[in-house]
Amino acid sequence: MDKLLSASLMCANLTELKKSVEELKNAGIDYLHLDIMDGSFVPNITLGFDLVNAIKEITDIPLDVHMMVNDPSRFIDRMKLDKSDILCVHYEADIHAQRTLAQIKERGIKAGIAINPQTPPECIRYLTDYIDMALVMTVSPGFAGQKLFAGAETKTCRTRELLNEWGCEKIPIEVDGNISPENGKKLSKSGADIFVLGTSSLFIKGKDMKQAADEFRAVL
Ligand code: S6P
Ligand code: MG
Repeated sequence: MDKLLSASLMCANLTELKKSVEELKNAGIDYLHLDIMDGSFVPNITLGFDLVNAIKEITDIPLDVHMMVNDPSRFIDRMKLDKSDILCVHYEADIHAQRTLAQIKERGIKAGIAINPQTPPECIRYLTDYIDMALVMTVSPGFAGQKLFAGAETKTCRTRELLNEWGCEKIPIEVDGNISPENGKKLSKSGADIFVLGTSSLFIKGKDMKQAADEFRAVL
């Protein structure tokens, strides 16, 4: 499977977002990762639906929307996404995750399921018919700038192993949280396909984003 890069926009300079999106396009970034938080499922509030829609209007880079909100089905229709985009909800935030994922797919959007560090990957078993991606959180969600959790490599390996065992070789694994070049290299070997790049690799003061993206790709 191709190795793809997803740039976490909450880590960009929010006063110059349009310029950053243009730079990310020039850097060949595959997805724009948008973190939506509700201050309840996670103890923070970041980007919102209006911003998702505004970004969608100014770029053709596919969006990778990561909803860290309770009962995400309430908000699916608030975003103008299409078949190139991924909308990802958390297993822990939705007791009816299957129905929510089916709803996302009915709307013609790619669906993703995200799991927190302590959530066993086996929980995805009966959702595989409804997902286009599995997001293995490599930090507890809520904030940028955290440290990779101790089980990240083992868990990524195990998730890949299980997906393959279930005949889902084509479902990519995304990893999110402290994806530095060093951690990206290890997680790539463990079976990760999509890498969310934030403060650990792409948004570094004084560093050109294209150079940072090229350096990251080189270690995969
Ligand atoms: C955090 C969020 C992430 C962060 C990303 C930041 O809960 O889901 O997408 O934006 O992890 O990257 P870094 O390199 O600062 O951890
Ligand atoms: Mg995220």
